[in-house]
This record gives sequence, C-alpha cells and structure tokens, in this order.
Amino acid sequence: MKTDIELYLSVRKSMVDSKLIELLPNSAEPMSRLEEAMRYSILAGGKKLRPILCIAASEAVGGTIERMLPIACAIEMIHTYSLIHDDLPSMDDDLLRRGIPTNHSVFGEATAILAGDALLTDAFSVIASHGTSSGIAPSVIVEIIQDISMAAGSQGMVGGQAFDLALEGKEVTLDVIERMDSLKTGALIEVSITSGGRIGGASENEIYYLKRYARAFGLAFQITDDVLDIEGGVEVGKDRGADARKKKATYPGIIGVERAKEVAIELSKKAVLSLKDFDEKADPLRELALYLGGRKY
Ligand code: GRG
Repeated sequence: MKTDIELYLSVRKSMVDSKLIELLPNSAEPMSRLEEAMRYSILAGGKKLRPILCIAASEAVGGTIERMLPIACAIEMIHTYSLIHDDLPSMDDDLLRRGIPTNHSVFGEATAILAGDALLTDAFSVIASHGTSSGIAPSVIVEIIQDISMAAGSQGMVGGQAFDLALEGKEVTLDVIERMDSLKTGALIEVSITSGGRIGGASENEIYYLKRYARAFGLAFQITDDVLDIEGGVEVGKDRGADARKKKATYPGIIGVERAKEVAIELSKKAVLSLKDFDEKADPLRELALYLGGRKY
C-alpha cells in the first residue's frame, strides 16, 4: 500500500503529466519530428520532482494547484531540455534516460538539440501566456521569469554544467563540489520552490525560509543521486557507475558512500527544520525532504 507521501507524489505527477500533454505543441498530423522528440522525452516518465515541489511550495503558503500547474510544467520542460542536452555525445554521451533510449539515440543528434532548444524556449512562452490569462500580477510573472532564467542560465544550471565539465578528472574539495552542485542541480530546484511560494502568495519572510529549505533539499537530493549512481537502486533506466567512469567529482567520491548517506539525511532534517514556522499545509514539503533525501530508488 502507498504511504501518504507516495500517494501525494503519484496524484500530482498525474496532474503534471496531463497538463504537459495539453501544453506541448501538437500541431502537425503526422506529428512533426521535432514535436515527437519533445514529447518523447518529457512523457517518458521521470519523477516530475520539480513541478511537484513547485506545487507543494505553493500549497504550503495557501496557493491552489490550478494557478500553479502551467508554471510548474514549464519548469519541467526546462529540466527535460537539460537532460536531453546532458545525454548528447558531446556531453555525457548516455544511451539510456528515464528507462528508454536517450533522445538523440532515437531522433538523431540534430533533432535532439532542437527538441531541447524548443522545450527551453517554449517554457517561457507557457509562463508568459499563463501569466496573462490567469490574473497573476504582471510584476509577479516578470519576477518569476527573471528568477527562472537566472536559475537555468549561465549563473545557474548551464553555468553548473560547464563547471562540472571543467572539474572532470581533477582533484577537488567538498566546497567546490557543493558550489558546482548548487548551480547544476540546486538552482532549478530552488527556483521551483520559490516560484511556487511567490505564486501561492508567500511573504518575503516565507520566501527566505523556503530558500533555506530548498538549499538543504537540493544538496541532499544531489548527494543521494550520486550514492545511487554507485549503489544502484530499483529505479530503472540509468547508467550506473557512470560518475566513476567519467571521473566525475562527487560527494561520495570524496567522503565515502556511508558518510555521504549520513550527510544527505542530516540535510533532509535541516530542510524540515527550515519550515518550523509553517503550518500543516507545509507537511508535503516536510515529508518530501525526508522521503527523497534518503530515497532508495
Ligand atoms: C546540459 C544545460 C545542461 C544542463 C545539464 C540537470 C543537468 C544539467 C544534467 C543532468 C545530469 C545529472 C544527473 C544531473 C544531476 C541532477 C539530477 C539528479 C538530474 C536528474 O533529475 P531527476 O532525478 O530526474 O529528478 P527525472 O528523470 O526523475 O526527472
């Protein structure tokens, strides 16, 4: 039987998947190869963690799912673009993602690059058009566009990916890994949570604590991902041991797997503590931190 948090995750994941089907372009019959490639990766599965965090943060401050959903989906579009590009031969050169062959293995490199480009660009169109049709204050939408573009671009995820590539094969300290992870993985997770808070009507004080939650959560999530890369788990579709083969700088690579697991659990608890002044509407965020920080899949 599913626990409360597993039920919470599966209900919201279905809502995100249905909304994504609606939002993705589907203009030509037969579907254009580009649109097919976009749908292929985004509907391939995945936990839909970022949109769920977005929704959970919004709910934590009293927001509704309906108001949040398109923006949550836009963030998933950006995340999926990053995975498609990360798997390319010139980056990680991976064959499997989300349990199925990577986008470029099916559609070819050129279409995979374009599918990623289109998902990234269309995401901002989704945010802007939802902003104008939903009655959200234009100033909030502009702030969210600014935050998301910063988190995705050279000062966030793309910068973190470049940082990661530059570190390959080098001796690095934990501090450097933490900085790289906070950009590559943490920035998009953090902006998912703060966007949820802003759309839900959070005060600046609440945003401050949501950010503290997000930073601890993001690092716990990345450390667990690195541990799973070494130990494997029940989640299918990932190329286990890839970090070591590619000589990637990782947390468990420096402090060892057992200590890394302890740090991930400590960080999950720290994330929960950041929400001590929030009421029970923040329970899904609390449970998510404990569940995913120490995830076994
Ligand atoms: C290529 C611009 C560009 C950026 C790449 C996100 C990223 C940056 C690379 C993906 C490779 C990787 C393992 C990054 C660490 C972050 C991470 C754990 C990504 C996978 O996220 P999940 O587990 O994936 O949420 P699903 O498939 O569940 O959505």
